[in-house]
Amino acid sequence: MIKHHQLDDMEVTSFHTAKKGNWCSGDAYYISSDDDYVICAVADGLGSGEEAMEASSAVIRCIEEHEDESVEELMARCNNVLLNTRGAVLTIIKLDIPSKEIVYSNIGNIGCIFYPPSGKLVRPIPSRGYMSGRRQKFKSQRIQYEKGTTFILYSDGLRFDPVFHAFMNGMPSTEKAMQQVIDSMTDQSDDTTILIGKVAPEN
Ligand SMILES: [Mn+2]
Repeated sequence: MIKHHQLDDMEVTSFHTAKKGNWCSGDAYYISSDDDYVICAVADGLGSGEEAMEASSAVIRCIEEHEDESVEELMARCNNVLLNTRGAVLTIIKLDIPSKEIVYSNIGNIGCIFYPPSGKLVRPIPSRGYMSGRRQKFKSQRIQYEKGTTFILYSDGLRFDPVFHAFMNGMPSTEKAMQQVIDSMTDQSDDTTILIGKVAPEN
């Protein structure tokens, strides 16, 4: 299912689908904003079906309840709520509007690429592993953004094709780019979540 999210400082189009034959998806995502931030997250529960959904939805609920906190704090909280679940992989990105920075933190296989309009793409380095409540440290990265910066955030149900770079650079809209990505997807055998965003499209 495709949805468009128009926020004050960003537009985001999401695509979310379950593995063929499953009634539920083990992926979950979150998009929200306030005066000085925009937050986006994608979680993929380990395994598939209901247990995977339980883990990823616990993470998203946790982010929803504490979205005003820092990305570092959110990662630690999400880890805690996953105790006694199958575990999940997670990426959170938060636009800090006053400082014009994107704060990125990740554990596990969720892809993320930023495309600044005036430069080369930025692919933050993902961390191996997953969250399941055991004590661990989460790294975060800060990336300067500018008006028109676009990004794609996706679970491992999407096999990234280099042709997507062309859709992401100079896109007319996030909806158009999403349509192009979906039209070129060949394999739909896993739960898939894709977020395509563009910063401050109205300014
Ligand atoms: Mn997956």
